[in-house]
Amino acid sequence: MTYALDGWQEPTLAENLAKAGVSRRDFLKFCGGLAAAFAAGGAGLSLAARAFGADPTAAPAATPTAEDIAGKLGALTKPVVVWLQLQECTGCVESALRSGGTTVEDLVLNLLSVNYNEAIMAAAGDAANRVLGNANAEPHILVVNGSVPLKDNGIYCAIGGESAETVLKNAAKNASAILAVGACAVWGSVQASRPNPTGAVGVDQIIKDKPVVNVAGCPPIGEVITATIAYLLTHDEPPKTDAQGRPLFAYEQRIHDSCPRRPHFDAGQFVRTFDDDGARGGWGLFHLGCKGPSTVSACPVIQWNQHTSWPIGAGHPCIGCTEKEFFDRFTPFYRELPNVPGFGVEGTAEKVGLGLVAAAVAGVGIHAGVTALRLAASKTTTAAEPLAALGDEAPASEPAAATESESE
Ligand code: FSX
Repeated sequence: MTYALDGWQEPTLAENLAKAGVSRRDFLKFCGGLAAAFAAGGAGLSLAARAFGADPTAAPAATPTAEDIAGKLGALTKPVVVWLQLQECTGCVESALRSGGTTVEDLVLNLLSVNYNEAIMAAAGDAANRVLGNANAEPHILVVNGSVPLKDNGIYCAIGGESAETVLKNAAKNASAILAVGACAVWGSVQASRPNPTGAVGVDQIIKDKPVVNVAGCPPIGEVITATIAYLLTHDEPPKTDAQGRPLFAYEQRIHDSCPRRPHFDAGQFVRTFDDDGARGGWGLFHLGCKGPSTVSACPVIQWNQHTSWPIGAGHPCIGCTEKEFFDRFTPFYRELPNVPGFGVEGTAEKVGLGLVAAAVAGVGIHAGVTALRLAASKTTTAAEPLAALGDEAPASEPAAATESESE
């Protein structure tokens, strides 16, 4: 269903959604999905997904309910968002913009007052700087894409003559909530990989006096970005996070544990080259370097581009982009775990993966929830989808015997 959206015309979000043709039932469906996601925890991914496709009030018995979230979201009066783009590739905002299109999430994003975002705003030059100054002066949500270069007085990324560090600090002063969106903003990503020529760091290395929610991924899933913003708009405190600052409602479950190729993994059936029979049969990608056993993300459930597909679904191994320092730790990407730098050679996929995940959540209370999965129930994941032509890359190491089924 598409909606006619013509900007913020009415006082509240609920009134604007109604004017745009969004029914109360559709809005409740969206909110029910959020409630299920926030309440169900990583193990509730599929539960939350089913909630979107079935009963819109089917959130688990926990607070807040779909009605609670609808009430809070609906009563919003044009929340102001400052969205900075620092040292990055623009993939994150592209991902966010593509999270909807025909969905209520899209409307909610559009109805936020994103006063400042370099990629999509019309203003430029002095006018843009004035907009940023005005938005910074009032309470706002701060979303940051991109890393902050600290070397050489930050000359590698400057906006309006100010270093990215100064721009970030100014924008954080009146921020009621801060989201670091994307691997670059979370820890520096590719720019921070050795030898890190610009001295790139993540947002939480600069902002120490306020909590920073790390929405990891390169880029993150658009629906996860939307859901995290929705969480902040409907709760009085940030979501529970793991030790890397990632909200547990979206980053609690390993890709490996909800991967549609998992039965093949457990049966010892593996793709050995990108064009073999196993590849056509949707078998496990472990020997091609898949980092799914050591990566937490909702990718298998939410997927990408409105649930069209996702890397593993398209036949490509996960590169682990939601994990800290993945570029240094997980390359060469086509070499299997644990035979990549930084891992002991004795570990199996399970031991390595579980060890990493355990380290990430150590000392952190487990919180419920997953993410906005509105579309997840509308399409069955197809492990054996036609595989993209991926060239002739072979795994960097000789495939080992298929003994991983011993795990678990
Ligand atoms: Fe980084 Fe985002 Fe990767 Fe790109 O803003 S997380 S390079 S997708 O665009 O920051």
